[in-house]
Amino acid sequence: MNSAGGTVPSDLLEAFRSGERFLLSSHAHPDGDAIGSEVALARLLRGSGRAATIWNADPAPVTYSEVTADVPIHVGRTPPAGFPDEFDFAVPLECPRLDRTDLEDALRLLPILNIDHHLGNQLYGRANWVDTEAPAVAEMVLRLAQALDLEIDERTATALYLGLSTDTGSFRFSNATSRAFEAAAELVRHGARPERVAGWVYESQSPGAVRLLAEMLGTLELHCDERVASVRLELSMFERAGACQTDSEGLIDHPRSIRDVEAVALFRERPEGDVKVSLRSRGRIDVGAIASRRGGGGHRNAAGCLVEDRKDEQALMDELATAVEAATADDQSQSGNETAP
Ligand SMILES: [Mn+2]
Repeated sequence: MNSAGGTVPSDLLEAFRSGERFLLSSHAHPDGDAIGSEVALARLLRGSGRAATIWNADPAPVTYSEVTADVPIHVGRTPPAGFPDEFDFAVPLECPRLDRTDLEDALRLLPILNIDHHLGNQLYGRANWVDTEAPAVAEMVLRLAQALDLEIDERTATALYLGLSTDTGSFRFSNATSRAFEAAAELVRHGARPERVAGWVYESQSPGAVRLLAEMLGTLELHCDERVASVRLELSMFERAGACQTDSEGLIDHPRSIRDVEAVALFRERPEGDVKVSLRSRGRIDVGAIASRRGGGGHRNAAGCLVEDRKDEQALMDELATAVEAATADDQSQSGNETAP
């Protein structure tokens, strides 16, 4: 259940107070909020004399290597040493369903503390803290640290700032709320370094990632009066560009920057043989709802799901166009009775 104002539930606090050995995880293909939140929580727990190990199915983006250098991450399907006997709790961060970790069969062996901000979280934990008003899970980890009175040092604050900054699109998305700015100020007070985070996010691209951008932009299509954009990434493009799958992170922001574009779909072919769709939107267009109807998840303005084939891709594009048209019609019918602020 949602907690008013981001209050940490007492059963979760009790679990963190009583536990000594924590296994942290996050979703497959981890992003800045996943990595920043995991590394920060591990540092916070270790700083208070507890043991913390991070286990992810997929490697972290290399652009965040300064953050992950602090707390090495165990990557892959093989469990870390001592699993499961030497752990008290598993803590999936940022996962609306446990299978988003790609490690669900193993993690289920431990009591689970579920910390997330996604709509539609399935409350699969022994304790569940789901706050859909939180701008990032990193902001929730900050609240947890404060509730547990844990020491937040400069590197922990910077890891949390990474999560907050990336999940809000560097404070440009609609989740850049007063809570987001308050958390940012608090993190900077604790020594977070926004200029270093900006360097990782904007000035740490691999040559492959920039070449992959060129490949992707060649596929750009505009639909629905140039209000919906779609782009594709095929395995052959990754090969030509010399790029790895994680190099695709953030590329969707480029079609999103086109004037009048209100929704973007990025279709990414994966080595597993399926096609992942990332969706982005502006304002009231709810791509989270579209993704969750297809078994995916996310937020109103950023979401993802899988598609079956080209026919299914077309159906999804039609849904996007319908959503954009409905939002526009809504705006027009309201503009008559709106008064200036
Ligand atoms: Mn997040």
